[in-house]
Amino acid sequence: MEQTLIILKPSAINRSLVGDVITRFQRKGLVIAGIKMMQLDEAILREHYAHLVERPFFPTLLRSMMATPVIVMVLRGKDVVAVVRSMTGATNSRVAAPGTIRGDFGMSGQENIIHASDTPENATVEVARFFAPEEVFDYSPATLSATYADDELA
Ligand code: IDP
Ligand code: MG
Repeated sequence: MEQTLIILKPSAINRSLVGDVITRFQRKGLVIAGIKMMQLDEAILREHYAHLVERPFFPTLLRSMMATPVIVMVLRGKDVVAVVRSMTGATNSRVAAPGTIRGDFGMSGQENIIHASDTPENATVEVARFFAPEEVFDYSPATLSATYADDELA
């Protein structure tokens, strides 16, 4: 099944939203395939946010992403990249729809609680950026057969 990379950003850590965010993913039926805390540095952020390095806000983005350790997660599920992006909401939390993570938990464009991979191709690259292969677990939780129809699991 498909995987996606989530970062619980320093805004989630500083505002004690870790449990609330993870609970949403679990209630949705997504499987936690990997999870750990780590301190990001400039090198990994320049790689991760390569599409933004020339933007004027990049220095503040760097500082904000290094302000505390973050929690990185691999979530697994059917069409999980698109499912999680729709749960995440628009980049600017003030614009993000109510019911989304950013829409419900944030007020900032930059301090927007989580990162979520935007395409399956980028998800594969991002999972490998933050996790060693042995840190991502291939297992079937007992809930799986109640979460999907048989033909969806095939
Ligand atoms: P995304 O996180 O919704 O995929 P991206 O455009 O990939 O949005 O931007 C990555 C991150 O950079 C955003 O989540 C946000 O933290 C920050 N960012 C993006 N655009 C702006 C901006 O215009 N001002 C300040 N921060 C921004
Ligand atoms: Mg993005």
